[in-house]
Amino acid sequence: MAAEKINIIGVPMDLGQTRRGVDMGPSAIRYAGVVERLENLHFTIEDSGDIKIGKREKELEEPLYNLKNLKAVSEASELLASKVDEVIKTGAFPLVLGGDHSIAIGTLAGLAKNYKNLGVIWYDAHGDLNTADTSPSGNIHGMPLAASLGIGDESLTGIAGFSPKIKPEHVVIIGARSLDEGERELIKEKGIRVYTMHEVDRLGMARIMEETIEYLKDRTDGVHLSLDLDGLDPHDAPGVGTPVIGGISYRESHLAMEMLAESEMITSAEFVEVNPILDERNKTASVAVALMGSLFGEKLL
Ligand code: B3U
Ligand code: MN
Ligand code: MN
Repeated sequence: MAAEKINIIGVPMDLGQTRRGVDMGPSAIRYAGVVERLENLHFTIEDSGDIKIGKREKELEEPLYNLKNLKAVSEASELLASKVDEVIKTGAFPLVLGGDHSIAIGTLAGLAKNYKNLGVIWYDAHGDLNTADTSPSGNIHGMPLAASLGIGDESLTGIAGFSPKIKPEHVVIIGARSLDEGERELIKEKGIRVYTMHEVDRLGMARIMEETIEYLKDRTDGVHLSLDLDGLDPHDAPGVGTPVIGGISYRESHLAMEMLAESEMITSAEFVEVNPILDERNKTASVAVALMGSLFGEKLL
């Protein structure tokens, strides 16, 4: 890791989806010992506290648009984008704790102000490539990757005043196993690189990470890891709002993080969708912290 300082930004966002409790994700991750874990690796940690989140909209019987809590999500995204931008300018590594995955819209907006060719590793059971037109739920946490590519409603794509934030050829999705029809079409149309669980089973995580690192190495000037805990199998990460069976294992995930650490390529990261209310004794937050340990260079020997 190039940076010696890590700045932690909590985003207690639960408005990108409808289950309660994911707003407590940042607390759960802090409680699981993130600061101590990274200090042990000799990083200087600054905790910026939490971004302010607005209020949930009343459920309309007939919603006017298929974008729940749009105003509050886009306002929080602007705040987060400014914060991430500010942290990068201090030379620290931004480590964002969610919150639901809609927060990636703000994270990527802040990052993209600083990187012309930002690479993104999207570790997730889902594609998060929906728009209001394709989303089966109206939940914005299913849309952040599309919004960052400049696809969807202007109030999401235009955060920080520019669009797009990233290019399709700089994105790698790993762990996908629940894709909606519109997402599949977009993946094909844009030629986005996706390693579904089929490839995880067939190639193994070591080869996937080798290929991912090789693919992003020369074409990007920074790489963001956006890790949705539901990318992992629910057996290993039960505390998530939309678990999907047949996911990436704890061990494969550690290997992925260790290989990213070795590559020295990751310049920012976010860990999202930890929901302590749905969890078993803070297991999912603890898994998130353990994976952060590997990402920041912890070794077994
Ligand atoms: N693709 C579905 C479900 C979903 C997306 N992200 C999560 N769930 N966590 C949707 O609602 O867009
Ligand atoms: Mn996600
Ligand atoms: Mn997901």
